[in-house]
Amino acid sequence: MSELPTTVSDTFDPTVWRTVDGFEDLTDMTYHRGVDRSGDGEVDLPVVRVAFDRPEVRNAFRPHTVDELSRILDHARMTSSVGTVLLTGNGPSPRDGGWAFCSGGDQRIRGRDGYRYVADNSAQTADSIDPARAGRLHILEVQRLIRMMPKVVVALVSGWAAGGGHSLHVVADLSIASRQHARFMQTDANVGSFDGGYGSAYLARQVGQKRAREIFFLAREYSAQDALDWGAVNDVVDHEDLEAAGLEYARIIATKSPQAIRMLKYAFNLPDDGLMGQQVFAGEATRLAYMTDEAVEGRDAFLERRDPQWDQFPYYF
Ligand code: S0N
Repeated sequence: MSELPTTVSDTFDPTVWRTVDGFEDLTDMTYHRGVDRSGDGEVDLPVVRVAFDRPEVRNAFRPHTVDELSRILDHARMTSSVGTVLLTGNGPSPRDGGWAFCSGGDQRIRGRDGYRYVADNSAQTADSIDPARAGRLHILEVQRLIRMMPKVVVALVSGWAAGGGHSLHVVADLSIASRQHARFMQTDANVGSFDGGYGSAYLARQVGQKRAREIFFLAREYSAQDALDWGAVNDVVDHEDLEAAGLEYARIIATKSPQAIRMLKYAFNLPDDGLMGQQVFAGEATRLAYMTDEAVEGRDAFLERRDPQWDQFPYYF
């Protein structure tokens, strides 16, 4: 049995998680694999916990945070025994006790000249940051990774979801909000930023055009209950139950066919993702087709240098 991991958040239960090998160097994120320790041994569960770990700045992401998040999500995507990804924010802030899911891009390191403002930040300083990378909007690559990965991504909104953090909750497949601490505000227009993709257009699909425009144009704070009433989150639970609720979602998802979940996710995505959505959905269909006798006949005929015998396969089922 592995050692219990260090507690990374007040909502974190170390008895149900283990650290993931190869990710000991993380500074801005934490990454854990779900485990069942109730029996003699320790059994991996098909769920991972991915958390922003900068509570002192409301879990704002700097370029390095996004690099770590990409690396973790790609690992989760490639781990075939993982079906659910819980994305959350560690807390509370040691400075004032405030909770955050994610407050979006770190405004001290954004775009033109932004790297000047991080001189007091030991892990990523004005000297160490590459200005070209500071200007990258690679959080959008993370959004696409969440959107495209053949797993269910659940945002556990443990506190503030603001700006680009709001958009991450929007792009997640499902969201559960802390009754006491979740707060939502789309601050992009306050700071000269605009998520013109999933963060806005897909939000409008969820809550309707008028409400989505209100959320962006007025940048008003709204509560977990408002989010539930508007169809922007799936559940509101007491703060102390947030991670257990996420694990319960993961447990239920694990009782479903992985193939069905994958095809359904891509089917839900398709109308909003245009040809890219069609490509992803069709790619899965092609993969399934490769398992049929008909596709095997095409492959074998080529390899055996003969004409394929298509007449054994029906035009209509
Ligand atoms: C979240 C808010 C509402 C919380 O308010 P509260 O509870 O009063 O806390 P504060 O005292 O304001 O904050 C506590 C400390 O944390 C620092 N801090 C908070 N958020 C950030 C942040 N985003 N960047 C840097 N620091 C942050 C505060 O400064 C404070 O520290 P001290 O005490 O030292 O000052 C409130 O904090 C708030 O409104 N935060 C800013 C939210 C915001 O505007 N975020 C950016 C919005 N834009 C994006 O995220 C765009 C990024 C993005 O995803 C994107 C998408 C598409 C295309 C491009 C991009 C891109 O990367 O730019």
